[in-house]
Amino acid sequence: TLGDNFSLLSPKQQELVKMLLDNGQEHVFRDWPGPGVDDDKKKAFIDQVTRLDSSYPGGLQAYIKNAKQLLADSKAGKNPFDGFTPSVPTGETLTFADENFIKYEEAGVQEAQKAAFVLVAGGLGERLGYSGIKVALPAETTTGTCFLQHYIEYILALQEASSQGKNQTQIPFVIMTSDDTHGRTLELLESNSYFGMQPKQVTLLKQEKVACLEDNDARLALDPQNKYQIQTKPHGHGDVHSLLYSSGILKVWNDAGLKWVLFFQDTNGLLFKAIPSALGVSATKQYHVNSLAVPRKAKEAIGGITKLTHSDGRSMVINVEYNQLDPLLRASGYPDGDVNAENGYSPFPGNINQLILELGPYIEELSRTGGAIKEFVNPKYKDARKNEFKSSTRLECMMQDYPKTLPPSARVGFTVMDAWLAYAPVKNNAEDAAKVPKGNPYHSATSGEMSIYRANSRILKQVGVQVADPVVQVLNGQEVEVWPRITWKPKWGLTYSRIKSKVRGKSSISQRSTLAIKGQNIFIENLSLDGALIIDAVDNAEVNASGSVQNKGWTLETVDHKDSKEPEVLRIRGFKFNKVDQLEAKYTEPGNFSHHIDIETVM
Ligand code: UGB
Repeated sequence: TLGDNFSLLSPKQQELVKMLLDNGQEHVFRDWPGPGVDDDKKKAFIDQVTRLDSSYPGGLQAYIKNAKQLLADSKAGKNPFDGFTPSVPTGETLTFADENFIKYEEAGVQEAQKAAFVLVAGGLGERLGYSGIKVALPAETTTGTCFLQHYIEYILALQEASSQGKNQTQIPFVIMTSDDTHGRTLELLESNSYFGMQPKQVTLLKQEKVACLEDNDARLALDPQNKYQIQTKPHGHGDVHSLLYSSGILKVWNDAGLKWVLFFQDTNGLLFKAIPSALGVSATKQYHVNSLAVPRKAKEAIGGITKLTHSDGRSMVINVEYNQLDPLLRASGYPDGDVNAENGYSPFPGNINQLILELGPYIEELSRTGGAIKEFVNPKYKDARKNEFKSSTRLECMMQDYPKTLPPSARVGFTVMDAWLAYAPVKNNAEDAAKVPKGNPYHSATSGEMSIYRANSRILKQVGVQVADPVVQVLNGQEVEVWPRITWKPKWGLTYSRIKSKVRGKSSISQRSTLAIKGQNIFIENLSLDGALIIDAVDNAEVNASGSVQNKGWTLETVDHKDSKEPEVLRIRGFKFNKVDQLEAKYTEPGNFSHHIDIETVM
């Protein structure tokens, strides 16, 4: 027991230990030998407790108290939606390239100079089972650009566009990491010169794990291998709010005149196509909270945006997580639960966890809550009476639950976008993706990459390029549309209007083609492409890509996800490119290169 060990502690540490004893945690000291034995390990234990205490709003005492309450509710089978009736909310629905969309995009680009971006990247992605960090995965393998580079280049393109070259404000970028991802994220940034961002623009905030609980009395769970260590597990992406608050960075942003904080997740290669217009919606409608959503297939593993109306009159528009939506609907007058409506989609828009918060009201709210987000607990019980757990549990929280504590006066809205334009996450491994019901999105590395080509092809079609139809192919057991492999740098195609201004005349791209646009001022004019064309140009070189390009191109070859001879990044997507032949046009000097790329290679 603690005994004489107590007197060796500093007054602060003694206070912490007393708090634990007063809160039913005497068991953690039960087997402690007297001073002189295991002193280093005891010190490490006290250090861990100190960390757990300081990284939770209200400290460990609050954590234990919240845990007792949530565990009691869970044992009693209390429904978190008790008293609430769900209904379909109304929000802003945008259609790509229509007048409204273009108007919002322009407004959003203007606002971007007052924005800060926050990427939550502390998760390991258990569902994907990739051995590296997810932000290091290539978003697509035509250029091999990883998610982190892709995101940074979009933010830099917004920065440049919103300040129109003058007095460039640097858009701040925060990445939330965890012990699982921190070191590798920092290394990725440092070994790539921050992908062109100024290092001081980027702030990494590491989330701490939270203590595990062994029973309904919220007794802290000790590691079975080491009695001087409390077991810990991730607390969820909701930590981002308390971390931003306690870091003091929100105040710095406020003082610098910023107005918007945009939150996003680790693997959505399409997201930034929706950012300018969604930010425009926030600014125009003066939303304190704007969540991005896409039409959702019933039972798809993304949360549903739902209006919840309480019997006492309160109501809120909030994400209901995918595992809760079906039971909630069944319990409230929708006997079939979460099912598709006549149009083939669930009536509840799908939350893609891209949130745009207005900074002023956000700081005000966090000053009140300390950044604490409504939590939940999900113990797996061993017995029917719910007295014992199969393994230790912990409290969790989600960033999209932020609006739950807001007053009714808060302006909470959402914006629905086309899924083909805005959402293609990489979350599921090949085997699980192959089991996804037909017609529902796979959310795999295969679909993630193919969705990028589909979106780019559809956008070019929209601005008048004749893009060939896709072929349907089965890759890693998933039936996907394979469109021409078209990619561009964010600075080339930041918005619809920009893309439109760079496409002239009559151009065409065949299905088997690859087109990589790697510069800012590249114009596609009367180009006929059947093969592979890579155009790389420095920013101040203006290139007119026109004429006819025909070569053997890059062929798509299937890769078996179990083939250990292939690299993991290829196995998880089920295909690779064989670069048989290509035309590479490279412009390293400034100038105006308006001649035809009229080079033909013989087939
Ligand atoms: N993340 C952290 O940074 N820290 C953590 O402790 C955990 C995660 P998942 P999830 O848009 O598709 C969310 O695991 O939680 C980061 C929404 O809750 O990919 O199952 C992690 O690195 C859901 O409503 O997703 O589901 C990643 O960037 C739905 O919208 C992010 O948090 C769904 O995403 C999300 O973690 C979706």
